[in-house]
Amino acid sequence: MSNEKNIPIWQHDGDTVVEQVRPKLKRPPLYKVVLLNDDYTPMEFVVELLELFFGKTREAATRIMLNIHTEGKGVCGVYTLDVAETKAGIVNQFSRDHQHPLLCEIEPCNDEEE
Ligand code: TYC
Repeated sequence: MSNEKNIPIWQHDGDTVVEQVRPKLKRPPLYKVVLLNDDYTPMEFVVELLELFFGKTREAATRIMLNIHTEGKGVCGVYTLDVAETKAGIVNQFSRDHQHPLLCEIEPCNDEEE
């Protein structure tokens, strides 16, 4: 154990001296899963994909899709690196399987934006 200045606190346990060290915990870095706009992927396909892979309601999915359509890209969700990479990979494969050019990428989150 240590105080606020991280100076160890020593305890005597019989003849043994025990140093309790508080483990230093850090939150993992987070990544945005981002969908890019294109001129060919049907709007309905994007809405269904957002419902299916990102757990969005139809209303939220429609709002996100229209935001991507007008702004060029948009965030579908924020995850740890392995989850973000897996989601983006699944989305890109799903789009290819349906012959749509839709692209999904990941971007690191800035801490300030959290
Ligand atoms: N711009 C596409 C259209 O007009 C719709 C679309 C939205 C495509 C979002 C991709 O990530 C996307 N059919």
